[in-house]
Amino acid sequence: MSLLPRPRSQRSDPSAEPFVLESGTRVITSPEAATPARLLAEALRTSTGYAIPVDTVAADERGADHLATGGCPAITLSIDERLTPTPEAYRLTVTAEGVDLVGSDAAGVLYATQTLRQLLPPATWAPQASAQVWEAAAVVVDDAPRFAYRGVMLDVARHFFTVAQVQRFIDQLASLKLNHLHLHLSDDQGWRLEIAGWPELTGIGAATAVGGGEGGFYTAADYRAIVDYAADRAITIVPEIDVPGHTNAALAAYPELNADGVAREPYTGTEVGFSSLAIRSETTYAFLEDVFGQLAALTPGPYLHLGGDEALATPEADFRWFARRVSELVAATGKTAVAWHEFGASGELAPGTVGQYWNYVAPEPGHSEQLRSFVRQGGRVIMSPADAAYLDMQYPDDDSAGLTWADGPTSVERSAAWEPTDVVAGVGEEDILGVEAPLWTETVGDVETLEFLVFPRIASVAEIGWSERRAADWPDFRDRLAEIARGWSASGIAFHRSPEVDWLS
Ligand code: TNX
Repeated sequence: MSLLPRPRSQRSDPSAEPFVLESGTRVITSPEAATPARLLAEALRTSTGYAIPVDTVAADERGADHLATGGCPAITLSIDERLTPTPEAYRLTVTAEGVDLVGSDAAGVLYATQTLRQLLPPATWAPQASAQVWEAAAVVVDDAPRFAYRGVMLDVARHFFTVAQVQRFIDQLASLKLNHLHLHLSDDQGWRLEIAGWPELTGIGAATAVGGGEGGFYTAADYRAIVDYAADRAITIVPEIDVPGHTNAALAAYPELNADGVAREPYTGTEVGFSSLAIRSETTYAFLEDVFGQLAALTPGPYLHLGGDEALATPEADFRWFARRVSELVAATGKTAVAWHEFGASGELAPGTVGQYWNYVAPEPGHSEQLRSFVRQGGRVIMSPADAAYLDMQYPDDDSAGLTWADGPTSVERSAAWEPTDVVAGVGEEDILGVEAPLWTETVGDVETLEFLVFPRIASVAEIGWSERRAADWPDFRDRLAEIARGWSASGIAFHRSPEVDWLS
């Protein structure tokens, strides 16, 4: 019985009879768990071809007879707020008489459904029905996450991905109990979100992509569709508008955002560090107030990411001044600002600003200090060490996609072998909000390449973010990875068949 991420506890009696899902199996849910119940039923209908009706029944009206409606074992879902230890906790009980999923909240119930699907045959992940014995071994799983923030970043600026493509990605994240999707919405090569009153951001700024592709952007309604789809799957969208560097697309759209008042040429290359907003111009702040104000209004989640990385074209003193001003501007929207760790160069950030670390597992000089600066200023941090967590690094055995700058190539084993509290001295468990694996897309122009770079290494960040700290056990992780990848095959994910793992299908 292979689960990934590894749960806190998993107890089974090998002599117990398994649960078998049959054509008459029903889903019975309390009203609060209706969304995960609907998603589970939809997935099971698709893969089994059975009707899988959903009955919504308040918990106190539910008699024991529901467990075996018409002699057929049922799947029941409910919320019990007393379930400990944290938000997002669940208990999954599988017996021959039925399956019971209890969450401390709707997210916990959703994670219980993901665990159940890992216990069923891999074909449970398929986009079409097949004939199988839909059996799950009897077990009790008690589970809860280690970190509150378990994320992946998708760079839709270097190459654009459509709403449907992002939604497919969200389903994949949810299957691994990841709960944040950071969308990198602007960079030198493209601006990807419509902002009222600034039509050329998308008119000019969205028309480019790396290598000269056609670009694209999300309307406010598109963005909402992503946010809502994610919310049903317990995923919070963290939108990023990267400033003051990585801004050529905006600087090409509006000449007044440039220090010299001259619009830049659109850019489709892959250099970094050459662009900067005009730091000492009030026009810049009128623009940023509009952008972050609209972004806050569109975003139900608590975070707005303002980038801040690699601002090599911004003088240092200006950069520090800008960091204070823009972090305050974002905080004034009511959201918590998140910034790449360079913003820690300022000691006057809006209190509580979250820092995201991208330097190495063994930090180069200066970077640790910048990260600790966030903690000193009352903020927490997200760990994304580039040499382990970056999903856009090449694999050792394949150079068809990805970069190598972060001590790459990066093996699956290395992606799984790091420990968040061991990276930056003085930044411990309590300071760490969680972990995130970014996918930058300079070399990623289609979904096939995306899935090739993301899978299997996304499983590493899921395990590090969810599972309790334990001495690294690569053989155990590798074997569970091979098991769950059978579900990836069934669902049609083009994962990289790294020679580090003995794949089973
Ligand atoms: C660095 S590390 C970047 C991105 C690039 C990426 C490529 C960081 C915060 N920024 O601009 O796309 O490397 O791996």
